Amino acid sequence: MLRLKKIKTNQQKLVLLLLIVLIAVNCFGQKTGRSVINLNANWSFQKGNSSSVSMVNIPHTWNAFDTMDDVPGYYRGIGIYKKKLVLKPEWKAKKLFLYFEGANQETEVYLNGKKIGSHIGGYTAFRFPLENLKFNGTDEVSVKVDNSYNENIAPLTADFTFFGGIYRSVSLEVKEPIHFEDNQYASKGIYIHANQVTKASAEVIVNGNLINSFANTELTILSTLTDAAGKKINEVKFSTTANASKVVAFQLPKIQVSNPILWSPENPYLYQATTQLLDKTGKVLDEVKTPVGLRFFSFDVEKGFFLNGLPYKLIGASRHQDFAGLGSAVSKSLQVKDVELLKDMGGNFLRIAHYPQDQSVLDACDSLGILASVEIPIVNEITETEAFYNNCKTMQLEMIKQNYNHPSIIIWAYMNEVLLRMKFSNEPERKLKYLSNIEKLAQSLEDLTRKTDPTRYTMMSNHGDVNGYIKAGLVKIPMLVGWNLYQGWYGGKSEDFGPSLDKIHQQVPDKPLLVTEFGADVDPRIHAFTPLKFDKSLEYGMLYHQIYIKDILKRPFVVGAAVWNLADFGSETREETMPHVNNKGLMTLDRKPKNTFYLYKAYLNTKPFLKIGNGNWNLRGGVSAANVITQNLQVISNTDTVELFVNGKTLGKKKVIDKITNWNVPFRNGKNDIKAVSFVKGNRIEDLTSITFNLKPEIFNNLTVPFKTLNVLLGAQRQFVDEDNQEVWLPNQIYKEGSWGSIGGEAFKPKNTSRQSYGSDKNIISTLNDPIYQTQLIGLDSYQLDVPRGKYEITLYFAELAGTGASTLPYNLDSLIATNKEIPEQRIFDVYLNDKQIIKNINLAANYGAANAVQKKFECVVADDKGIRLMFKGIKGKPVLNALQVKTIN
Ligand code: GCB
Repeated sequence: MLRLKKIKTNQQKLVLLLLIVLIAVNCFGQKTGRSVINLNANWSFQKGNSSSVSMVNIPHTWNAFDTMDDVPGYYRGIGIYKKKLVLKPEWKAKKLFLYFEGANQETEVYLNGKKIGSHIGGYTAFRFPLENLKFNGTDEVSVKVDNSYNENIAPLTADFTFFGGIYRSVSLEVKEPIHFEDNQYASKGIYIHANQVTKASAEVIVNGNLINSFANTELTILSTLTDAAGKKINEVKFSTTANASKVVAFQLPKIQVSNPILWSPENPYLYQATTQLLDKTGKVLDEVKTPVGLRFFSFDVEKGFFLNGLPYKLIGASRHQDFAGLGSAVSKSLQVKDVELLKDMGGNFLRIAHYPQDQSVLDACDSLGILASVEIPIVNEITETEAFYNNCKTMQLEMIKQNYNHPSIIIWAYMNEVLLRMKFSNEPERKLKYLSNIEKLAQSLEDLTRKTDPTRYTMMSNHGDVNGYIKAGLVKIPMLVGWNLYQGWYGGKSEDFGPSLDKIHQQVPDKPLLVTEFGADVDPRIHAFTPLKFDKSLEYGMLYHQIYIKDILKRPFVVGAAVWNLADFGSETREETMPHVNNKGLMTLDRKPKNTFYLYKAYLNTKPFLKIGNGNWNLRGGVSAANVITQNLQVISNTDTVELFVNGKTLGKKKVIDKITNWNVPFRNGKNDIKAVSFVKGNRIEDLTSITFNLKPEIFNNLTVPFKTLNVLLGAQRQFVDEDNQEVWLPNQIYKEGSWGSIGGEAFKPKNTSRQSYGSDKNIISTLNDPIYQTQLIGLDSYQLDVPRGKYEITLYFAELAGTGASTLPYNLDSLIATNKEIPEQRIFDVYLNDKQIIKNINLAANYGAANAVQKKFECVVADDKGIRLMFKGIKGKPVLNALQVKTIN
């Protein structure tokens, strides 16, 4: 103090300040012992043998775009990443590591041209020590990643895209020669779990490993538990003499907590354990901070799931990790957003499927109170080799050890629908052998999991072939059984779901039952007033989920349920209305909620909720002879009554039934303002939206709205909204005098498929608006539009659908589907417009190839009262028309 007073000059003050900063930095540096440097920026990247090198940032995948194009397949091969390391001289005395959070799927890492390690599997982390570094700015890391098919690495086949690349973060870890380490499974080296948790007390157990690459020395391990406010609760320590070059496993004395605040979805309270490695002098050599959630849980076959002694229905969704335009190379903040959206929906359960995901996802589950299950990617089938088995076991160990500390995890799982792609179906003996090999693998993974982590439950997810799984001996192995059920989608009707749950419960009375998947594809661009299975309409999806959620909620023995899927996801082999995307998400690929999301939100939220269910349907169309048209609009809410206002006028109040009110809304052409209002305990909540309506004339001689464009889908009962062009495509009608429509013909029906209600499920080449081409009228005689005199532009849309009936998805839950061997039909026909031949001898398959989008545009002047007449004349086979657009030309 006295001395300080003597410091007078500015220079002296500056020196003192610098000194304080230096001491602080030094203390801080020493405090944790380790530093982690993010290495994501600026890697050079080269794909395969290509000579072109580009600069990329990690997360990166080389498949973000080729998985979405019209060329079947995507690049599955090698990619090489390189980066020079910037190393500080003071790190010469430290231990350096490269830590990869995930690269798909086989990785070899080289330092200065020398291989330093390799890793198998695309969804778990790995770490390699960096030795013999030069520290002169030339040290270079090069990483060879390969996402080729490898029969020894799971997944072999699955309904999702296997994006290649270093798609999760990479970092450089700088540690003291003595540090916490689990030098096998890339964990943090510290394992923490809570034991004997009750409302009155709990114990926190800290286990771990350390490595001493120095000399024999005395060490202390100190673990301090603090509460969420940072207040110390308790600490424990353990001292040992560690020999040089030895890994030392340790277990600290239990940390006692009295009157713990328990972790739950409502209050995801996290304590923190700071575990330090100290040398003789008390210097911190290493430090690991771990969030700790104190909770206890159990499953009961009849009563369901209990957390902290209270019953909970586990309900939520499964999640894939990719995002629109990014493939799997998704930032941590977008991943966290998914968990936030699930929480916002009211979900308390996330099935992290079909593989372990980014740490940020589980961190978010911990902090938001989402219970989670995590699984390794054994999907559909196995390979009966030692190598496949060993890789699976390593993945299971990596998954458990890397994620062990997350309080949100309650389930480890390891197989999904392993009987779906049954190998050796025609060789009974061989098939039995295959089944017994699956059983062996399942049993060994089960044993490994229980031994490695006895604090959690185990699970396997099966498809609906319940007897098959029982017979194969698979149902008795895990502690919980998940069933992926799709009644009303891949087969049967949605109403079959409830009874099938009851049946499974009878067949498997001793295993708690989870519905680990259920869902229906919703392409948010498609709408239907007579929804049909597989029409991909939002309306069918709503009907499906309305039935499912009620059936799940009313059965206590259904311990949990996860919608397949939280969001749409990439599945390159899928074609259908949105090729390469599985549309079963409650949100789109870029996370826009669909109505189905709001349905769950209404069911699962206790906070008053009200949402006009236009979903993304802000542009509608319809046909009317008047200047208004009445169409259904749903309002989704968990309140008792809803009042709806349309363009300022009330439509009255309605009682909410099963979270929905249905309204016959009189839409006028153009903009319509809609408002829904509810009162909850005197408080008013409301939702507003505006819907643009494209009203189309039913009759032309007395136009009530101006006629500019008419877009018609033939052979369809659905609407398609093309938002980019602000066009609504309406289903066709049969011609009536004064109006418009087709004469003759019947809707295309795919052959060899029981699942597709109508339309083709093939990718239509050269368009993003596949639904315009996926339905068709076959054998039509003519198309008549009784339009007034004037000038018109007519566009005919064609695609040959025959021979394209059933897709050959490697993933298909409908066992009845036969592989399609149809040859594209060689139909030849002519088209006449008002008696003038406009198309001669068109052969869609021969001229353009099957499933190729063809547009033919014509102009015509209507100078009489006969309107527009299109005549179709078959030369060979039947003529077809997929869609039609008529525009007025001024
Ligand atoms: C399943 C699979 C899942 C698929 C889903 C579907 O049963 O487990 O990977 O994506 O069905 O949408 O077909």
